[in-house]
Amino acid sequence: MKRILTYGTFDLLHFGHIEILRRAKELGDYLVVAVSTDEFNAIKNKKAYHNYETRKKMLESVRYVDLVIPENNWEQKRDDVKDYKIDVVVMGSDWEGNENFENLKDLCDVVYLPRTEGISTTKIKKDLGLGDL
Ligand code: C2G
Repeated sequence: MKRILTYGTFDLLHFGHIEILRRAKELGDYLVVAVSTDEFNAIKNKKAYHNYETRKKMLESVRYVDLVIPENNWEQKRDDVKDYKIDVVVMGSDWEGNENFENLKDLCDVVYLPRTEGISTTKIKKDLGLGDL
């Protein structure tokens, strides 16, 4: 049973999110998604349209996702990998080389997958004239 872990805000769930979840699941058998809490989003300077509970429920309805846990801070990743017996941490390529993930390489594999071009939560908001909602 190969166990995969990924992190994100996953606001206004879109095709780019689905594509990273699909490809992450393809690397193993069980996918854990750590979704940023509203408090952690504030630390990341991100304001999500949907609150944590909604973003969690939406992710739980995605066929590739087996478990959704909260991402409360930057520091929890090593414990997450140990607690959930993770074999591979997967992130989109915008995170490539980031210390938060490079630091996990003594515990598990870390894989960066190409971002899905042409879609992002920011672009959706902009295109819909939602400004900084
Ligand atoms: N993503 C993607 N293609 C897109 C948009 C997003 O592959 N067009 C990926 C990102 O690279 C990330 C995941 O989808 O791996 C979630 O993206 P966000 O919700 O924007 O998450 P982020 O703010 O990058 O949070 O501790 C890590 C952070 O919580 C990651």
